[in-house]
Amino acid sequence: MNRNIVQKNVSACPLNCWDACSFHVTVTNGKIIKVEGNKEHPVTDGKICGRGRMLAEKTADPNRITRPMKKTTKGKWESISWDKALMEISTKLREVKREYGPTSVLHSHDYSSNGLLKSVDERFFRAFGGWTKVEGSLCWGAGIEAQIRDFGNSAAHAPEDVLSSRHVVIWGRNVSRTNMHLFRYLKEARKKGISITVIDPMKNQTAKLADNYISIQPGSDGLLAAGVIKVILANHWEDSYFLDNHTYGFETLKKTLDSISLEEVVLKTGVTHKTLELLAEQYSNGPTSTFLGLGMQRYQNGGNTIRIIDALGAVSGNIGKAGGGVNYGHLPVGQSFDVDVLALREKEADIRTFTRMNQAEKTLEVADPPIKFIFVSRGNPVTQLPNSNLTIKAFNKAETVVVIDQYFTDTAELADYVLPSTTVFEEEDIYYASMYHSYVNYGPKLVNPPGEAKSDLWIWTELAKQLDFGRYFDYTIDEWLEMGTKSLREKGWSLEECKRKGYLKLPIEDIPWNNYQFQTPSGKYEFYSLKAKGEGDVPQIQLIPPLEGEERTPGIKGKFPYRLLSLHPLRSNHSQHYPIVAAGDTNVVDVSEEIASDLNLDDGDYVVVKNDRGQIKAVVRIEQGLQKDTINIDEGRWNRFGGSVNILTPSGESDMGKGSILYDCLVTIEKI
Ligand SMILES: Nc1nc2c(c(=O)[nH]1)N[C@H]1C(S)=C(S)[C@@H](COP(=O)(O)OP(=O)(O)OC[C@H]3O[C@@H](n4cnc5c(=O)[nH]c(N)nc54)[C@H](O)[C@@H]3O)O[C@H]1N2
Ligand SMILES: Nc1nc2c(c(=O)[nH]1)N[C@H]1C(S)=C(S)[C@@H](COP(=O)(O)OP(=O)(O)OC[C@H]3O[C@@H](n4cnc5c(=O)[nH]c(N)nc54)[C@H](O)[C@@H]3O)O[C@H]1N2
Ligand code: SF4
Ligand SMILES: [Mo]
Repeated sequence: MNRNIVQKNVSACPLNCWDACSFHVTVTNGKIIKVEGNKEHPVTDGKICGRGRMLAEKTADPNRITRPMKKTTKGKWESISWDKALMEISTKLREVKREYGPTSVLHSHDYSSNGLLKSVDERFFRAFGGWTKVEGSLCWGAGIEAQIRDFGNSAAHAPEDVLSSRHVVIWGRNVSRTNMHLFRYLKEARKKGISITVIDPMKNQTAKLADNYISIQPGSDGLLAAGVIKVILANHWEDSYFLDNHTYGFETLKKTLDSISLEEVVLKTGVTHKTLELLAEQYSNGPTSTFLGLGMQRYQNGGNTIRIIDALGAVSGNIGKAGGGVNYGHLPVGQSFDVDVLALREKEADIRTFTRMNQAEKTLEVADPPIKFIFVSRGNPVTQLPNSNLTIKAFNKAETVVVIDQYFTDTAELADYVLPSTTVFEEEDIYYASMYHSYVNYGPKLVNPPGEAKSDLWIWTELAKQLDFGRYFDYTIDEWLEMGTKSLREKGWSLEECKRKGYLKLPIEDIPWNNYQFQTPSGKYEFYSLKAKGEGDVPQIQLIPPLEGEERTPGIKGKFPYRLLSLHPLRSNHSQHYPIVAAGDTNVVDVSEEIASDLNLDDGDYVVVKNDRGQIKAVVRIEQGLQKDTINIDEGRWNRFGGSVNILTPSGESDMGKGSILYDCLVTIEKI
């Protein structure tokens, strides 16, 4: 008789997301049957989103790559053995290193998996002797640097602390879509009578829950925050004690504020005078917590935008207090682990750096040495990097491209070798996100991978052996995890307990800066950044308009009148879930009611959205409450599903922190 063997196990969501959920996974006869939220995990609280649940389908998907693949000279794919793939790839690596030096190899990666052991990819290239490395961030770089300048680090309040607020301001975070557990806390907050304000150019689901929705011109949030501070100061509502005792350079902020009038703020943000006053009152009658999103810092002025909103939190006395805080990233989580050791950072290597945004330009440009070999792991650059057409050109230029992935993505299509990788349920690791809460989750190996798929760790280890530096990879999983958690274990944090329970909190403050010991050079909250000064950058907060706009690029609006946002999709984590959601084969463009009326567009009409970088076809969806000259196309679509919106986005760099400027993008629309 055939008996079903049913097991319930803890596991973890590996996806790059605020929430870092803990899972309960049902395994029957060696197959993943169901993924649910772990009810015991204090933040997950038994609830997960569709992206997490779909990891069961992704794991079982027959369209996954299950064997190493090689492109033949005729451009066809054939499967090859691991032995052959590893031998050929290591031979090529050895050759290009001998002839051009190690920096002729580019490692293009992002952070699509939150596994701690994923960072051994850097160990591989250190041991190899060097490489061309990508730095900076498509995601949050400008805002992170802003918070480091202001506070000395980017740290968030514990999730439940929002219930101690009097007012909550959600500033450019698409909470209901991207951060579902904060949404849960907001619903609870609302029941307690805590007021919720949403500031966003799009009237999203979170705006619908809010008491106040403030629609704003994209890229103008710095001005809005400046206006609110001006109103606070004019009314003498500032926290003078905090300003006198715990801050540095307040006079320089006042000077910046003097450069702009409230009338200009109203004109350029589209926010009324009355609303400025409402916000000034909320911030001064706190505690008021602010939750910043990442969308609004993907503009050339993004770092300064975050700096001035931080300044609003500081002037109004909402720093270091329960129910207050300007929440953005939560870096103390990642900083708790010994990633430097896993990545072998003490080993000297020959390193050249490109930024993530300009890696395609640089690949096409550099000669000494040229990029000969591109290795891609935990990233899908052809879809996710700005200016896709340039990225495709760059990948076509390299002699050899190797991609490690679970799927034949648009990037994999351009490769010479594609190596099949495992999913979270087929490998063991611990998972964390430095974005929202302080819990780490454990994910054991629950099922065997299909075919010959292998973990990234296995692939780097085997390649290292081929290249005669296998000694750097000669550890068991337990030893790797111990290596990566050594400092934590010395502080009494227990890896065993984390494995047993499936999750464990890290020893991190629930209310950052409650002792007013800031990690800045002055030890105070800095309106005038000594770090920036030391690096030869502008120390004062500046009010800068977006790059693609009349003020900085005169004449551009005549040619490209509409601002294009490209938000994170609801049902997919970036490009990862498109192959298993019914995505269709065309992009959808959300269009404001004003644009629809100007261009005589109806729901379902087809349009071409274009600028000097490229064009894409999309079907119109009229979006009520979207700012008047603004449109949105969700990011992450593969070619076969209509093509990436990044065909249109610019590859420039933000004012600080080597961040992206993906939303600093103007386009035009033509009906077809
Ligand atoms: N469903 C889903 N969830 C995700 C992800 C995903 O791909 N899908 N990705 C995860 C990752 S990696 C990240 S980085 C986070 C990002 O999380 P979020 O920051 O919440 O998401 P974004 O899509 O970047 O955009 C956030 C919001 O910024 C608004 N916005 C755009 N421009 C401006 C502006 O100028 N001013 C203001 N005030 N608002 C503006 C947009 O309208 C949007 O509501 O989400 C994570 N969660
Ligand atoms: N236009 C526009 N572009 C954007 C954004 C935007 O808002 N607008 N957001 C940006 C942001 S915030 C981010 S974080 C980036 C994300 O950019 P990416 O991280 O590149 O995007 P993903 O689609 O999440 O994942 C990339 C690939 O990693 C693979 N993968 C998943 N897990 C593993 C693993 O364990 N090992 C290996 N080897 N591969 C794995 C997936 O199958 C997928 O093909 O995109 C950025 N791009
Ligand atoms: S994608 Fe985010 S919200 Fe969804 S299950 Fe994973 S961590 Fe949780
Ligand atoms: Mo991100």
